Amino acid sequence: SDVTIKRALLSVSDKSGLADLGKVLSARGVELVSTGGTAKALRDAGLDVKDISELTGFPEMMDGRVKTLHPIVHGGLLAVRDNPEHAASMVDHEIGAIDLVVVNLYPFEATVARGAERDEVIENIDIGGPSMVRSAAKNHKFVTIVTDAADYGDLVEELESRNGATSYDFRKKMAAKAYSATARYDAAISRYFLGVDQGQALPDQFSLSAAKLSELRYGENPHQSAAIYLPYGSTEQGLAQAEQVQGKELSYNNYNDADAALELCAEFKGQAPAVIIVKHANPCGVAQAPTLLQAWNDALACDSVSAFGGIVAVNRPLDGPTAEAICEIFTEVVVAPGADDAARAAFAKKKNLRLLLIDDLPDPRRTGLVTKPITGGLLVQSRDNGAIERAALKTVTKREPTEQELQDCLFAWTVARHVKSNAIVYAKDGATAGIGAGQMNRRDSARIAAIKAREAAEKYGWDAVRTQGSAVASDAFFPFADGLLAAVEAGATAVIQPGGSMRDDEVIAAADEAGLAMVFTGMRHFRH
Ligand code: 93A
Repeated sequence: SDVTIKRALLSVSDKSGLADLGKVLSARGVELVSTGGTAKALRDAGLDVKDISELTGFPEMMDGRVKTLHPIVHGGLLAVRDNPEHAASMVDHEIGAIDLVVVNLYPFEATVARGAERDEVIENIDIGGPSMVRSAAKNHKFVTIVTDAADYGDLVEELESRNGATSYDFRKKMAAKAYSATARYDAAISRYFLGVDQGQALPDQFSLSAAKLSELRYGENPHQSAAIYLPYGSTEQGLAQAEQVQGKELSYNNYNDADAALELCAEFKGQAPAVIIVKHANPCGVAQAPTLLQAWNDALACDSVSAFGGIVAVNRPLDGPTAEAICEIFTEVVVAPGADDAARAAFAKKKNLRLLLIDDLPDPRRTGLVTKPITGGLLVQSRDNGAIERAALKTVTKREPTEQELQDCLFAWTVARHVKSNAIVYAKDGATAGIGAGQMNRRDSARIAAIKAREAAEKYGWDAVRTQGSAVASDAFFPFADGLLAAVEAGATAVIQPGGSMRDDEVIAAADEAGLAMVFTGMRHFRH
């Protein structure tokens, strides 16, 4: 409910807008109480102000370190006004209620930024200010807290529209702002002590939101420093908590690639055996088969050149024969929800191979936020956890996909969402036949994927290239027919894509002409 402002405590380092605010308050009959410099500025503007020392009965002392840190001040801020015991304490100790606090803090960051000496920086750690801010904000049911000169206008508007009072909503909103201001302030002090602002290599920059698990040897490149952190309060299970059974220390790129492999692998949670091989954060072979060994062989066949030095994830505990097969090529990391004794024994012969065991695959549909730093800021978005049901697919061509084509479409679609855009994925019989990733146009991705499929056929001596009779998935719509025609050329007979292009008609006509079946998902999966 509304609380009328009768007494205000003003203590500000940034004195801009102060005199005008003081005048408005004074004109409304609000009693003004202030600390030294603030009181002087208000008096200079011709206003009547009470010194804080008069209120507390104590002088401002110790170079101002102790000005407002007094029960008269904090009692006046924290008392629960409708609590009879609190009210009695106020009477007993002659504590008067303070209804409004206008405080902004010693300019700590600006002092650091101008390269001040340590002693001066320390003196600019405000203690009394944040204390009042926090007391007032805690008691926002009764007290209004304003910590930013930019909010004086809103305060004045509030007082004018409510006859000298503030609403609960306003006080709560300002209290929220106040706590984020003191949190940022403390974070800046912490960073200063940790030496972050001195540009040292990887200090606990994130120590306020996450605990450092370990320093990594280096980042994406040897001249970059890196570490892995665990966000406080995170209950999410995943790669960060994986048990490393053997092998060299994980590198930054190992984590990054293993995470990409694990995320895609999670799509096959609880399904038939699946194997994912990742290189440079893109899958280069994915397959599902009745046995894990067969899935491994099928995944490897997609692009065995890229699979060299790859990162492998599997959706079920590893068995001996699969582990033996994986060990036949150079593999950097294997992630699995368990491994039997035979598998462990096979890997043990490859000292460097990192074997990571996780309790369970993560839920691919979980919610959450993903962040990406940009120059001077941070992009934040919700996870791409969207999924389409089979029933939601819309056939747009004259021909309906066969059951086999539909299954291949869905498999290709699942993989494509984990491939960097522009992504084109050919799949046949539960295995990727060609993957085109990260190109700046979709047609090139389609062509690259087809080239890989042809090379696989040559290498393995297959009669037919596996894109013949395959399904092709595109992570976003085909803007022109050319990308689709590249898929036709590669022998694809079914297409899955979001649809929604201005030229859908053109693309559908090209598909019809080639006798293809095409389904629209209505959902796009860019990934950059
Ligand atoms: O040195 S302090 O931490 N000790 C205090 O008791 C105290 N009370 C208010 N700094 C304190 N302040 C800060 O003084 C306020 O946060 C504000 O930034 C500044 C205003 O001082 P003045 O009115 O003398 O210019």
